[in-house]
Amino acid sequence: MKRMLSGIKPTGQLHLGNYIGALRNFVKYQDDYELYVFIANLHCVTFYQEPRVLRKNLKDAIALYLACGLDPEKCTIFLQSDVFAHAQLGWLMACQSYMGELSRMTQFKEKSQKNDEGITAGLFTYPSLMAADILLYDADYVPVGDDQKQHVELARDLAIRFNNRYSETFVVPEPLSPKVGARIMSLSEPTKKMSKSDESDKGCIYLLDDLATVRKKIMSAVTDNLANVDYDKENQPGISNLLEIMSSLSGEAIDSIVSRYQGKGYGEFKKEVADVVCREIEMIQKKYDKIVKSDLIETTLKQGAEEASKISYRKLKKVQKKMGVDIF
Ligand code: ATP
Ligand code: LTN
Repeated sequence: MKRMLSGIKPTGQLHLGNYIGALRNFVKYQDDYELYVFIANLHCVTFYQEPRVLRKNLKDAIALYLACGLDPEKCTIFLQSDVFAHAQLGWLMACQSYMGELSRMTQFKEKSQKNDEGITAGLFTYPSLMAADILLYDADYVPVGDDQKQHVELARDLAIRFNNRYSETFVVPEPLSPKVGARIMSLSEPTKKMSKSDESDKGCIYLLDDLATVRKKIMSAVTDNLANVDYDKENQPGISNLLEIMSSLSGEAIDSIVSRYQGKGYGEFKKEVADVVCREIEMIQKKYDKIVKSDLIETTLKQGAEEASKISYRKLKKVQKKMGVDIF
């Protein structure tokens, strides 16, 4: 069975973009792959996080993993910092990465431009740690949204570099992104991706938003004045985004939705999008409410950390031996 690994970095509440671009696909993959999913809490602290808020977001993210259908009996779910090999291989990978390649990372460039509090060294070496996350488990595939593809490419480069320098050690991973929904856009600025780091909350639907808020955000989504439901990302980015959201949640092809709405208004279309999104979110929230009251989060993380530690420790030892870091 091929191995797959992915992580989410919950510096805020998880949103519909995370769900459609990542989470929901993990659930589909757990039956066909040996799946490892983790919460990248070490990646969260490249910027200051209020400890109390971070703790709540991490816990919510695990609960949402479970609520969306990830099953700890079918896959390994863990918290990155519980598995010590990540930070350790992260350092060794930083020592394989060149300043030039890390400086070219789009996410680093964007986030360092936006932030005026000071850019940490952690933000710069973030992709080296991400490479370690992936390479520790010999993952064949890494399902991510479009924005993370460049980081997976770096993991590939580092694996190849290491294998050439020290002999065959790592599997070279491949990124995997969904055909529809790899980049859900903001509802208020449909040329930007839906993101928890959005300044305004209107463009981002959180999985834990109450349903009235979800509906309101969709009904006031920015569209255009062409008055025609069509999939045209360039001229109708708002409508195209709503079409992608609806198609990926309902399974109905975009063409089919477009033809159903010929000659009809945006209001009616948005109402159906809101119905589809609310139905999905309501289901998730019901499960979430039960999970947070149970001890499932704790038991899942304990079991996950044990399994992940075993595999990753073996790999770390192998790497250290090859590099000459280990003596015995
Ligand atoms: P944000 O911009 O909201 O901070 P992120 O990409 O930095 O998001 P994560 O929460 O770690 O942080 O993202 C988890 C996964 O969700 C990644 O695979 C990412 O590619 C995917 N993802 C994030 N935003 C979107 C989006 N708008 N559309 C599709 N996939 C997304
Ligand atoms: N960088 C990713 C989160 C992440 C990840 C990973 C994803 C950290 N390590 C390993 C896939 C594989 C993000 O910001 N979304």
